[in-house]
Amino acid sequence: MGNKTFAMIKPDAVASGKLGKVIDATLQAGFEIKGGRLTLITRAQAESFYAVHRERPFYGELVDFMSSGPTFVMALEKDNAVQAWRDAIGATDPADAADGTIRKMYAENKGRNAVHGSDSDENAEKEIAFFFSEAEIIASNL
Ligand code: 3AN
Repeated sequence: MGNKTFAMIKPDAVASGKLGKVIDATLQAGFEIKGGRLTLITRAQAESFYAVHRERPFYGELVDFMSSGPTFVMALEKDNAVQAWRDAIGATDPADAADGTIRKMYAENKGRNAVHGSDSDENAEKEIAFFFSEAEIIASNL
């Protein structure tokens, strides 16, 4: 199991002033932020990032939403990071998310759900590389 995952604080959470609260919850949950940047994701980037969902009915809405305003992208480190971050954020739909999870506390609905987390070590590596160069990631021993 890898020790890194890729996370995003999505446009809904940034626009509603929850960026600081979500970063605080991330640190409180024991993650180290090894890379981070506020970025306005382009439509082309959103289409490519979510290409696996291309055939799903919500794809257009998802691409529109993810390019609608600034997103804070992060490379996070913790033991078993992928699962640990998915546990910290909770279910995709905040209505199903457990108490105390980031989506339960800060997400609006299944589409505008405040945060993203990679679903496998393989995707974590790809997603970190999608947004960060190697030089932008702080080494694990620092
Ligand atoms: P997760 O982000 O929990 O891994 P996925 O991979 O099923 O969830 O979905 C990717 C993203 O697509 C979600 N984060 C959410 O923003 C969006 N999404 C998923 N299902 C829906 C839906 N029914 N309606 C609108 N957006 C959705």
